Amino acid sequence: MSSSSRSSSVRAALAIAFAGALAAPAAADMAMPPSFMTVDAPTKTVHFDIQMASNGNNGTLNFNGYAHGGMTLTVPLGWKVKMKVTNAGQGAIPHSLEIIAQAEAIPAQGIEPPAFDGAETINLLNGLGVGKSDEVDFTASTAGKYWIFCGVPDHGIGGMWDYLVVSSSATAPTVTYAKT
Ligand SMILES: [Cu+2]
Repeated sequence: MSSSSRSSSVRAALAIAFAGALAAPAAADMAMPPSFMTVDAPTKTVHFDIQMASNGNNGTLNFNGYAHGGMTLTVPLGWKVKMKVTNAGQGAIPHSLEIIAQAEAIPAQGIEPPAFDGAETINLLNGLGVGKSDEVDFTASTAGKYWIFCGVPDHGIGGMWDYLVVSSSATAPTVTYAKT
């Protein structure tokens, strides 16, 4: 590509971005809802499709590709959370999911009980095998910041954790990502 055609395509991209900013100013500080989240506002229910080991990020120890707190699911206080949790199997090893209160350090493995009734997959320590799924349903009944973490020994310490925020001020669920 010549430098003149490159600079004209840069100008075109900037023009499109600028037009978008003018058309929807409110969108600038709102993340696009991800395809893995479905919101049912009338019943105050949010569904998340969580794929464990969905790609090679963090040596496959990730949820939807995110690890080390890179993804934050925020849910309004009192909403119902329904997660379909699947081991996408990129690392060909078992994984699990548990919601626990944030503490000083990530536990070495899953702990009982979870922060909310039902907020863990079956076989917390042994995990779900490749291709297996479980439903994790709970009510986000206490505001705070929680870890979404894998209870298979050493996976959490290895970075297989993200955040769940139960917010008394949020009016709708959102998903945000850490800046890298
Ligand atoms: Cu794991």
